Amino acid sequence: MTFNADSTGVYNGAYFGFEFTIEQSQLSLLSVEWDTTVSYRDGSSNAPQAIIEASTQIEILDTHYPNQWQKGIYTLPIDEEISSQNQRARLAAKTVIEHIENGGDETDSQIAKYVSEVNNASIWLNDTIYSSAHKELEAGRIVGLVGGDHSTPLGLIKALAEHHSDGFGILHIDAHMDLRDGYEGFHYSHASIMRRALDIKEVTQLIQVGVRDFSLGELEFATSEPRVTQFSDAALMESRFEGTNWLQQCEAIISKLPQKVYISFDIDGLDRSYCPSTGTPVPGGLSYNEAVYLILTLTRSGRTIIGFDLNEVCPSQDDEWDAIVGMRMLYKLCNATLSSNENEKYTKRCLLRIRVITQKKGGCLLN
Ligand SMILES: [Mn+2]
Repeated sequence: MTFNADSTGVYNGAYFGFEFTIEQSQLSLLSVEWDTTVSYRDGSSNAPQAIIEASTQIEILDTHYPNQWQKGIYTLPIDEEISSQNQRARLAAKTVIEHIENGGDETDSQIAKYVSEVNNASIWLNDTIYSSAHKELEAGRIVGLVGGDHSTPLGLIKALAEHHSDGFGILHIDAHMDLRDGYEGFHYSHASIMRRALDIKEVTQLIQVGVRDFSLGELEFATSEPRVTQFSDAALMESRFEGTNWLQQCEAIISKLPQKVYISFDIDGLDRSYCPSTGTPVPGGLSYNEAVYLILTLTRSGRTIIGFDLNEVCPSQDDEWDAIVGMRMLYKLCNATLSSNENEKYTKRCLLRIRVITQKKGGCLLN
């Protein structure tokens, strides 16, 4: 490969300017230009392109995971059909949202057809993402998804559930619980993604970090659902002010997760200074370094990241900051994921070696 990690970044249409072929890559990035169900401010459909453009700013060296990029990060071709379906469905969604904001109800007969148009478009998107993700997983690649709004990863989570029938946990970083059973009539809303994820039985744990804006119904659901554990922003801050440090908090969070972990990272889980244009901002939240350290604690624990999404990055016309932070977080997620899968291979190798030694000695310790 002729790629020079020390040279100036040149725009080539790929994340981080990498030139790996798909065959050379262990991880592929799936871009989803979709923000149909956004309630407040749209624009996250522009994130993949803006993050790719911001990629020329990065130094390839990641101090936490220095050599991981060499395993190959591939940019899957952006599916233009997603973008055009999104534009149509977004118009229908806006009609519904406007009707509700003017005192109407999503069940009113005159807007029912718009509600079902949005739901059908979401079903189409979920199927499309599922197919792409399934194909990648079958080929032995790990998938990272770049949204788009937070409704986008459901198809990927479904594909992972088929691939990992022994189950996995979700580490969910977000200002919101996203546990509504549909929102504004939309069954597959950004506000219901984790409720839909919990419809999947292979999702054995949902660990929510930084949540600070939620409804009573969501809180009641979370309390009654044994798979959900919350580390709310308020609880984290209170215990921090009373002397617990971030390492202790990260270890407590990670201890709730099983061996296999999917990360769903909503950028609004961070303090708004890192994502000033995001669709539904809330005061409070993690700093960039706290989020990075949480991911570092996860990989140091020996757990395996089986996939991830980064969503709700909302690029601004006048300021590259949202895209730059999103790009850096995406790169960290890529390298952490590649690194954690090395743990998995290493563990398997060690187990194999122990089994061989045990068999030579006539034992059957691990059979
Ligand atoms: Mn959110």
